[in-house]
Amino acid sequence: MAFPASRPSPRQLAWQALELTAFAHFGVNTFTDREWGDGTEDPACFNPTAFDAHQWVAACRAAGIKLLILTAKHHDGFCLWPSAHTDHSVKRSPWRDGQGDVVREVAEACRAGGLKFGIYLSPWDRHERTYGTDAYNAYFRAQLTELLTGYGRVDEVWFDGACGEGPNGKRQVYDFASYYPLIRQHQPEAAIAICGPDVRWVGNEDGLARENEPCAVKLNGDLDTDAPADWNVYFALLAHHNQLSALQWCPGPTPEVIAQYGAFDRPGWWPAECDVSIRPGWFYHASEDLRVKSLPHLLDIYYRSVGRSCVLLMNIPPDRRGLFHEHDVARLREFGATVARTFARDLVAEADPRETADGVEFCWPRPVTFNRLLLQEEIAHGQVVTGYTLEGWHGDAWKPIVAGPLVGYKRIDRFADVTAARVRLKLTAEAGTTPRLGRCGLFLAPPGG
Ligand code: FUL
Repeated sequence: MAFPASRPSPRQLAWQALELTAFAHFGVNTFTDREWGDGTEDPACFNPTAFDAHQWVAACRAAGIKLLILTAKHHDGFCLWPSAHTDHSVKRSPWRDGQGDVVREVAEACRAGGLKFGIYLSPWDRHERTYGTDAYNAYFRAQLTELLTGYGRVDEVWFDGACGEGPNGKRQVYDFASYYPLIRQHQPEAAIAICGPDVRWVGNEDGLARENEPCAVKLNGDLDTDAPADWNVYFALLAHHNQLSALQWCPGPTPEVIAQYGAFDRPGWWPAECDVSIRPGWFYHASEDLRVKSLPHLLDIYYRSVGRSCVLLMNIPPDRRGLFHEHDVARLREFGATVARTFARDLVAEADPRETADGVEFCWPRPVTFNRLLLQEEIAHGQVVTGYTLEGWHGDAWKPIVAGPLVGYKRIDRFADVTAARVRLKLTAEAGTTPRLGRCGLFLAPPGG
């Protein structure tokens, strides 16, 4: 279903166009071999031997990645920058004699290498003594402000929804409504994900969108504005989504949620981000060096995230040297090269196009062979396509090749090789709207690509 009244904000449009983004989970867990630190880690354990953020950036670029998000602070509370508000940071690490700043080096390497930069700041903090009290929200805002004002441009701020107990056994009520204005004030271009108004979580950590993942959804409250009304609504929705099996699209909130928060009847633009790690864990573990996801697996993730109108956020965990491991680097390069090769030659650009009443027809002087259809709507005008069909002319009749219900920002379909000299694409759209196709492309992926 699409809701023509909803439109992306310029910031959402810019975020969507990134398509491929990266996470780097790095911190004390890298050195303790854990996924979640408990906050008692000695900062002295953080001591990368050959840290080089430029190597991360080069590896990302080879994969076609456009933005890199660093875990400035994970749940253990250890800060990768010398925060003025705690000593639990790189200040007390032997790395660079306590003078180092990972956030600065990564931000600068991104700028130098042409990547955008984002920050992950975990609201859950298992070290900070004030966690679980009002003072913690002030502490969190102060840290957020340091990151938003000290490191140049930030294009994404990633808030994890995890909310566990702090060192004194208390849980924190996160005052998100007071965090967001700081981001809008200091970094107005930054998209707030995934506990935030610009970007929603896809609902699993496998990097996979649902078969038909909309950007345009129905909301309640002011989720797509800068002044969210009631964030409990968001969390209720998220909790509801998470109860569903990972790939089942939630058609709407349950009657219980509606009874509590009212009808979800307002069109909104809230695209999904698909996060996944290139390895089983989010942090580096030497035991996973041989468990880097295969090229076919990464390509499948690509088609099921970017190819379904989402942004892919792929984690590559730096190792104890402070480098992306050679296996990960090699895989990123293969991945980037395969995607680039697949989409290098658009056969539609070589065709003679003809507009028809309900779509467009393409003819070639000689038959061409293809196995990928790429469609894009001009989403600045909303998401209005409700169906598309690609057919090939077989001398005496049109035969269907592929069809689907949604396009949105980008839809890529994979199918077995088809050879034809004439194809047509038919579109249907919401009543009263005209579909605006930004792009229609046909490609031949190499075997295994
Ligand atoms: C989760 C965290 O608990 C994981 O450690 C990781 O940061 C992942 C991206 O989000 O909620």
